[in-house]
Amino acid sequence: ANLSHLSRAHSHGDDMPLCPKKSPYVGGPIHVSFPSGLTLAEVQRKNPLVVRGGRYRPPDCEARHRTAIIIPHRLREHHLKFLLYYLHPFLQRQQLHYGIYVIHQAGNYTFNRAKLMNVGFREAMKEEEWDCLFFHDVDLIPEDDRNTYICDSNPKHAAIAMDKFGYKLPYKMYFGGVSALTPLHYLKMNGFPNNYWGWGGEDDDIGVRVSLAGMYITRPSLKVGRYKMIKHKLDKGNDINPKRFNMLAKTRQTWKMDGMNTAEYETISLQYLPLYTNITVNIGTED
Ligand code: UDH
Repeated sequence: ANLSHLSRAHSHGDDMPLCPKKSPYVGGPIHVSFPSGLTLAEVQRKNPLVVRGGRYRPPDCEARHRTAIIIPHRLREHHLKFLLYYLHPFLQRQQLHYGIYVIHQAGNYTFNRAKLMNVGFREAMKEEEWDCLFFHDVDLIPEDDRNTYICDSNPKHAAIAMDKFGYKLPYKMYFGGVSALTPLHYLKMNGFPNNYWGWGGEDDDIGVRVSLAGMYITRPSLKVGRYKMIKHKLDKGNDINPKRFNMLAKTRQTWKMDGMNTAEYETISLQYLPLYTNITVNIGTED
């Protein structure tokens, strides 16, 4: 692999001051709209300090936090473009050292969001010592600058107030959309399940794993944890998983046997694109 994106890291001398605890560039609510003619080239032009693979470090101070964004993906390029358009400047305003990883499921077999997250975790941690991972749906745009993309002492559910749920938490244990875990949190709960194929259930399984591993869910305030979802229909190849309730009832028995410790996949390609690292994987099929 070409590691030229890393060389810039080494050019950061020890003489740089630590970034302030509170970034001076962070504002408040963000007005989110979806400009029709937007292109990736335009997003690239607007983010000149982002380097190959979608990595960034603040130019004038040493970041306090290293955050990897992990995005499960298939056939949502139009959503990805808008997410990158908003996320890059948002993360830069927070003065983070960050990288964006898109984990693309190859083929057209049923989608598996949670397994793609396991792939993202392993692949991202191979490259840099990220201290926080944001597991991020491609269609959710944060609407407030104060929603800081750093980890807490416990797993954090960030997408607490989505427009599609009336900017409220739909139910107490909800853990979907956007969540943030440290590598330690992730390994403690054995990552995410690999066996939820199709839509639904995996996010609740993940929420249950948090408590089975002896942790709890933290959240930003309803005012800050706001997200706009880009409207869409259920995708082809992501039918509702009819087994999800039966599987959820067994998480207590299964979480140690299925997760990060059993995630098998084959990396098809690893590309350091200008705005993100794309990892295309074959994650197999249901057994
Ligand atoms: N995803 C893809 N491609 C797919 C399926 C899912 O990229 O084909 C990813 C994407 O990051 C997405 C995430 O998985 O944000 C979650 O999938 P989803 O958007 O289908 O789930 P969500 O619950 O949306 O956000 C459901 C909307 C379906 C409306 C149907 C009304 N009953």
